[in-house]
Amino acid sequence: MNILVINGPNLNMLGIREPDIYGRKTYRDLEDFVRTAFAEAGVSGDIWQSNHEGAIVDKIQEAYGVYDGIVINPGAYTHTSVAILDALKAVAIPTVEVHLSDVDAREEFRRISYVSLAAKKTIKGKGFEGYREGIRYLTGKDADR
Ligand code: DHK
Repeated sequence: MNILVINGPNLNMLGIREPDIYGRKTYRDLEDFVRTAFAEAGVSGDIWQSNHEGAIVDKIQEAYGVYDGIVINPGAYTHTSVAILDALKAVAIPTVEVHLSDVDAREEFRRISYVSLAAKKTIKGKGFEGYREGIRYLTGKDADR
């Protein structure tokens, strides 16, 4: 099984941006965490980040036929991007949506997620752990699948 982890805008600023919300660990730490989670789950995978909506759409399209699952934290595009939703629907690769913070407990606009309409599962407010849970879910080993 081959899994692609996609991170959207400003996630490369982890460790610097709003540490009270996103924590003090860096994006490099997240990359290491996700690679460890791939190994634990016995899957291959890649982790990739972009600040650009169109680049994320391109990456999702390129995943077709290459990856069996996607874990995506679309950052702020979660709440705005029909284009990312449509790309996920187009490739129809099983997808888990992850948010580091509890988006429901923040500003009203963060409660809307277009990506949720294409995701099999949404994990929020669990920090890095959400990525591990998302990867495990895609392997089918997760009990609450
Ligand atoms: C990350 C962002 O960049 C925000 O725009 C989202 C999400 C929440 C997160 O919790 O990981 O609203």
